Amino acid sequence: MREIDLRVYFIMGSSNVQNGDPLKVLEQALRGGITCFQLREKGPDALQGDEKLAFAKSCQRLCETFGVPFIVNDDVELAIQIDADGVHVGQDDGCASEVRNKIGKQKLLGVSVHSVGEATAAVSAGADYIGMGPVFKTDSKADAKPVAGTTRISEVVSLIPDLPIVGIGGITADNLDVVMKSGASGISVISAIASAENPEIAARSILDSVENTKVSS
Ligand code: TZP
Ligand code: MG
Repeated sequence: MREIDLRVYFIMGSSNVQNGDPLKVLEQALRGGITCFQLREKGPDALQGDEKLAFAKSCQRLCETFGVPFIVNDDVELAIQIDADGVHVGQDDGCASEVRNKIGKQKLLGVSVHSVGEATAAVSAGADYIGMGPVFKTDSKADAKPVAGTTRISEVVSLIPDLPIVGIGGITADNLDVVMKSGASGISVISAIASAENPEIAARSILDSVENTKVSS
């Protein structure tokens, strides 16, 4: 497994930013200290074709400037084309081991899972980390599964202690402590940064909360 700093994993697509420029939001989030970024270009207003390619390259350039890994959600071909740092796939996005074969050993592979069984399968397929949620209620994913809390995260941590896990779904600076205390390596957010009045301050306060939780645990 490759090393990856999942402490503050920001996920964004262009339609997650209602007011303003998504690239500005990403730049501010990077200034605030996000440790990983995933481009998740989804939904009816998602960019397509050349526009998506250009947006992805701009996000990638920004991430490179700040030395932060740039991960592409779902679109394996795009990730290979622009030489992204990794790919993240869900359970409905095809076979994770086929994705691993396509991207080779150097790129990061993340897989969304909802059970111990799916976590074990993700590891066998070559996942470097898994995402688990939704921990809390989320408005950012139309087809989100029921709220899962942190019980399953703890289960996976005790069964596969070396597997990096990131919690996702409705997480903010104010509620992330329970996620970190369940044994997650970090937390993943869309709206807590993308919808923040000041994404830089939001990212910094999430990073501070993660660090404080670790120190006091
Ligand atoms: N997968 C499970 S919940 C979710 C995804 C992509 C959305 C998380 O967004 P938010 O705004 O941080 O709740
Ligand atoms: Mg998916």
